[in-house]
Amino acid sequence: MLKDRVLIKDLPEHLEQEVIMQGWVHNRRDLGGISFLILRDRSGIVQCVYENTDIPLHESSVQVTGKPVSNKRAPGGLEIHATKLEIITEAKEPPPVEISKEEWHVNPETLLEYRHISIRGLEARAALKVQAELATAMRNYLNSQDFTEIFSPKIVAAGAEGGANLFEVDYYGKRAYLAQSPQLYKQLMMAVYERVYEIAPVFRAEQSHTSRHLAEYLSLDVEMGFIKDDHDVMDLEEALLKSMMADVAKTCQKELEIFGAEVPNLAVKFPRISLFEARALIKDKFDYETGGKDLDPEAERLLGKWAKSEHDSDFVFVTNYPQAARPFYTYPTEDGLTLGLDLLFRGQEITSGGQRVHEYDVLIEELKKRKMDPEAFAGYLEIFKHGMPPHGGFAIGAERLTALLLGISNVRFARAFPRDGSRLHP
Ligand code: AMO
Repeated sequence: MLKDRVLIKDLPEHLEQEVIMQGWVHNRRDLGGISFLILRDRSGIVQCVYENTDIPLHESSVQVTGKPVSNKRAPGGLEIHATKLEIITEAKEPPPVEISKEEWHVNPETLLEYRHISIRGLEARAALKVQAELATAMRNYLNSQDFTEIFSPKIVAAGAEGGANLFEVDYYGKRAYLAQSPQLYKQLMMAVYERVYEIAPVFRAEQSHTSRHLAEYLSLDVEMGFIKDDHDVMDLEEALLKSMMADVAKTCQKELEIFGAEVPNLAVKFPRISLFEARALIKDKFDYETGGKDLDPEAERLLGKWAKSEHDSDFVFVTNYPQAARPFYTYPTEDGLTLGLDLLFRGQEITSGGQRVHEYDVLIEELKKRKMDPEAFAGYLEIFKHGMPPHGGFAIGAERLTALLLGISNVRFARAFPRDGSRLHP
């Protein structure tokens, strides 16, 4: 590593002094005798001005020697009067997508097709940086609350969530599946550590091709034991998200700026409203009627609008979903409802969770109600014979969280290499 290499973000400390930088040719322009090289390193970009110099192809990696000088008209308020250009690795051909172009000018399908290259663009890398920081912030907060990180298997014998969206795997001649969720394992590990979390990909063979569904996504999972009720779960998630947002506001200022994104108001309490009340409110305030077991996307949007205008909150918990809308492990209440909940962020679901069933007999009942075979869950059911305390938790879809925070309209751009019904490359 070059000892005296200066990063672009540190240039203001070296005004008028000769510096050496390394990075990539993000962009180049030749104005007859004067050439402009936009250099990109891990910390940012800077304009370098050369006289009579050929700048190599876009994405070549190079070393620049020169002096940073103030220039109000240059992006970032300074530019490099460059004297030397050394090629580290020359690009063999121009990139298949113009990654320095403002990314929204390139067809999104093209960006995804060449994601292995377009991911070097400033927006793409900012989005994934924010996601990485969200994950770090989650670890920091939960570790501070005495949670333990777990790593559960992703090849499993049965689906945790039910439904038809399982990927089958040939497992030494037997049928296995890719995990839809670490649900059963995080409950099981709750009985080891009381408080656990996992940050890992999960797999859903979704048939719907929408801007919010992926076949593989990053699930931020949490489970906590010895709770009083579903409000303990909501208290935890609210505190966690506020801490994550506050951290990202500090560590990702530049990235948030790229998207013109604002961190949500963290001073207000997230409103909590039952699904039943939410439906009535949406009908009453917006004259919109939602059928079905769940809120449809338009109802979610309207409820988000209500939370923002009435409570100045970007988040709203929707509680007490009916049993028919929730998986067997959700704690049932007498009225055909459950202690299952969702969290909406800016009008879109980012979380499901709630209190779980912790009694063996109730669990058998719940499986039967859903015409599921208790035999298929025998291993899982056994732990409920061994003193499971009341517990609950939730899972946040990391791509949805990131996309909604940054105003990205398609979750595919909040994942490095998205997988969906029609994409397995790159
Ligand atoms: P659920 O299936 O609702 O709950 O998933 C939880 C959250 O994961 C995200 N999500 C997705 N993101 C992208 N693409 C998908 N195909 C996709 N499916 C889900 C959403 C959703 O809110 N075991 C429960 C969680 C729990 O109860 O703890 C579960 O997996 O943001």
